[in-house]
Amino acid sequence: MTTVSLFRGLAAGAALACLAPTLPAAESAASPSAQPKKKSAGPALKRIRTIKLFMRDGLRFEPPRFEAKPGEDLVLEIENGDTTDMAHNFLLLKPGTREEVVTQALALAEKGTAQGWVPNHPAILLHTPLLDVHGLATLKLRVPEAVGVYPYVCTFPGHGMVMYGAIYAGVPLPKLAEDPNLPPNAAQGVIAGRGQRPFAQRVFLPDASPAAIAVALTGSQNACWDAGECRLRYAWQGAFIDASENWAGNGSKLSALSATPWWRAPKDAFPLRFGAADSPRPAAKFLGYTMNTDGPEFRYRAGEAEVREQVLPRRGAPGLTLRVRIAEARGPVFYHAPADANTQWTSTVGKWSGTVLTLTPAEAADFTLTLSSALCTP
Ligand SMILES: [Cu+2]
Repeated sequence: MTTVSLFRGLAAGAALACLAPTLPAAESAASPSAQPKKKSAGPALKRIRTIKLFMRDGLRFEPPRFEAKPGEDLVLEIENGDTTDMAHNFLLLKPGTREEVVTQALALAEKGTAQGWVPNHPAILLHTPLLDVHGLATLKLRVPEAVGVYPYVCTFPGHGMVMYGAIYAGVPLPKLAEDPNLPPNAAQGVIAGRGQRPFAQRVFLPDASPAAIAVALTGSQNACWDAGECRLRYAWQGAFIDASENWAGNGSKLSALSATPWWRAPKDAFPLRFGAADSPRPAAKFLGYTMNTDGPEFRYRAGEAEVREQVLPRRGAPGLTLRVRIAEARGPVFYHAPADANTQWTSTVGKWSGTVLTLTPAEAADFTLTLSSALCTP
């Protein structure tokens, strides 16, 4: 194991990142990772808490959150412990700025690599460079005096929408499962196994937004679910992706598909409509995903509805299935499922009219679409 040790606290540019010459004694008995500082030269024994943070498989920070006192001095030891060869960074931000900073990081595009995907943004209090697997960074942090929930996030393209956590500075922790400042996988604790289906991987995929998620289902099917557009983009069968260039470099290269997709969604065709089949396309916002036993479940907001969409293998028959759950739809829901010559859609409930499926709110609460094609095998 090679370890790169970086001491970046003072270089991070923010006053908050620096330890003042005289440190207040920090009470730290609450944390198991609390470590007394070695003997100090001063008359009083100074104690600085060390918080160990890991980047884990499945785009997670561990721990996903911790408490700190406003003004407290901390040492953050951040290690990339991801076994899937993914690079990550760590940015600590001012409250409420995560999405803005993530968006700006994505907008760096070709310049992102050189900057370690860290944009120039005044909300960034502290950050590490991009850490390769086993990479380690140690940061000094003086927790801001302003009480608040300070998000931390990895801004590697696509990661920022699911890979984040928070420091609770003077704010009590809510229940883990109900924490609005954490991604859903924080409470679930599922780790995507390397090479073991099913799993999902954030990579740059062809013909998708930079926030694409490559999904490997149990069996031989693979799919591209686009978190930027909140919809399934295409499916292919066989080996997963060749991301060797992606892993070897800094992740800015496109990954190659192992086979030609047997199905592709039309461009700019968001499938869901509410109220009427031809109503305007609802605004979609990705909320995160969790890995379940059979496949990933994506969560997003479409207009006023919250949608959960699970991509699943189709057992014993060619194709794949989408289990869609739309909570509390206020009126009829329409799913546009444009087929091509080789593709067929079926649904467990609802009424088809051509390629449009009409669902009552009750039916929309839980329905399963099957997508099959003459171009794939069971
Ligand atoms: Cu990351």
